[in-house]
Amino acid sequence: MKIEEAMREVEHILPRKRYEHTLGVVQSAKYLAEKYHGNVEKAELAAMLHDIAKYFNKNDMAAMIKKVPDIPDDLLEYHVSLWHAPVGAAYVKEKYDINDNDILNAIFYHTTGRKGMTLLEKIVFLADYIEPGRRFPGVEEVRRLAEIDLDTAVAKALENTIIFLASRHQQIYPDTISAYNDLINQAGRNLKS
Ligand code: DGI
Ligand code: FE
Ligand code: FE
Repeated sequence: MKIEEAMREVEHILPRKRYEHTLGVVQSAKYLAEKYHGNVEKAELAAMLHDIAKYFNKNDMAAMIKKVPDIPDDLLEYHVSLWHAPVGAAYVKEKYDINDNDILNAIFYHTTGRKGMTLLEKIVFLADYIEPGRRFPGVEEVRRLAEIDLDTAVAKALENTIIFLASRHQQIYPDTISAYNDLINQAGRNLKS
C-alpha cells in the first residue's frame, strides 16, 4: 500500500483531530527513522495506519480479538484503550492486504510496547508519544532524550506511562512492564548520568 492511499483512507475513517495527530506521528516517525537508520517508508506507513482502529466499536473490537489468533484474548481483561492497536494491525492486514510483519507489529505494539521491540516498533511507539501535537507532563523530557538515544527515550516514555497509570490506580498491561524491564538497565544508566 502506498502512503498516499493510506492517507486518503485514514482521512476518511478518523475524526479531524485524530487525523491531525496521525500526521504528526508520521512526521515524527520519518524524523526518527532517518535519525536512527530505520526504514523510512515503513515507518511512515505504519505511523499513518497506527490509530486506524481508534474509534472502532467496542463490541466489534472484542469480536475481532476473540476471532484473530494473533491477538491474545487476555486483552479483553484490560482497558479498552489498548484494543485499537492489535485490532488495527489485524484490520489493515485484512482490508489492505498488508503482510509486512515489521509494519503490522509496529501498529500492533504501538500502545503497549513489548519485550524485544524492533527498531520500527520503537520508532512508531516513540513518534506516537512525542509528535508535535502532544502536550502532557514529561513529553518535553522524552523529546529531548529522543535526540540523544532511542532506547533511553522509549524507556522514559514507558516509565512515564507506568507511573501515570499506577497513580490513577489503573492496570498495567504485562507487555508494557516487559518492554520497560527490557530497556531500563541500559537506559537507567543514561538517565542517571
Ligand atoms: O492512541 P493514542 O491516544 O495516540 O495513544 P496510545 O495508543 O498510546 O494509547 C494511549 C492510551 O492507552 C492512554 O489512555 C494510556 C493507555 N495505555 C497505554 N499503556 C497502557 C495503557 N492503559 C493500560 N491500562 N495499560 C497499559 O499498559
Ligand atoms: Fe494509539
Ligand atoms: Fe496515536
